[in-house]
Amino acid sequence: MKRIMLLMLLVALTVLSACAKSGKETTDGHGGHGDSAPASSAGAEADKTKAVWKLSSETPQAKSDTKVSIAIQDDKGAAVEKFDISHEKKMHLIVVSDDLSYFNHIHPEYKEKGRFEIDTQFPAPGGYKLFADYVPTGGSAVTKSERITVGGTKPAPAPIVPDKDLTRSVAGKQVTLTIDHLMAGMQANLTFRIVEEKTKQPITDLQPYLGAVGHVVILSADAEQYLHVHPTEEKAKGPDAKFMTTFPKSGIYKIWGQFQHNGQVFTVPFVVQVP
Ligand SMILES: [Cu+2]
Repeated sequence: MKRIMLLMLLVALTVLSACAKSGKETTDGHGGHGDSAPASSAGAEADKTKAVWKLSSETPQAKSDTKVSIAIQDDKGAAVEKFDISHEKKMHLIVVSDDLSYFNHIHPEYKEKGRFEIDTQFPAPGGYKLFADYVPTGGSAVTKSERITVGGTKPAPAPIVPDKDLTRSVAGKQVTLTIDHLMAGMQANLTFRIVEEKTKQPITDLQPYLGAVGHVVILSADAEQYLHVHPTEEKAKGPDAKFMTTFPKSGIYKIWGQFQHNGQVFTVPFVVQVP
């Protein structure tokens, strides 16, 4: 028995070291926000846009309407006015609290002269990070971020602790996340299996959310790495929803999966430690 365990350990170590080696070779050098977009974006113009962020109040207050305005400009300060529709929208805005306990995915409306706007509320005082995703026509996908502070006494941060068990119940569903290859710099396939919480009956009639089986956002614990995640079977209906990404470096990451069933969108968070 001991000998078998030892043998298994040896095999595991060999596989691990092989992965670490090929990991180095396949690291594609995408830095910054950790964009792991495939080669399809190659050949498109390098991003020259900038986002000018403005809030309706210098110090927004918790639980009160705040208008977020995001003006997209080129490198000469002129308005960028043409955007491709990506996942059914011209812009996706992700809002997270510093401790990643709060997550919101909203869609600012295009106004004019490169300006997007949305009214939103922040749930509590403290720091937040906002990520705007857009595709300027003729360019590739861009993510711009901004840190803001909501006034007042901020609550104690919730610790970001890796989940021991990647099964979680939300909105009457039970969602299990499996990741085939959790390692920095490697392609990782994420599978969310969605069943009814009570009956464990697999759900096979997921509705498209933003034009695909689901939408997944991944952030490093410090919110410095914003990962782009791509569904591998956009038209899937469940119980499995599959996605692909690359974790740029080791550390703790929070993953939010968003799916739609019976007209209701639900968000399921997981925290993983990437070796
Ligand atoms: Cu969106």
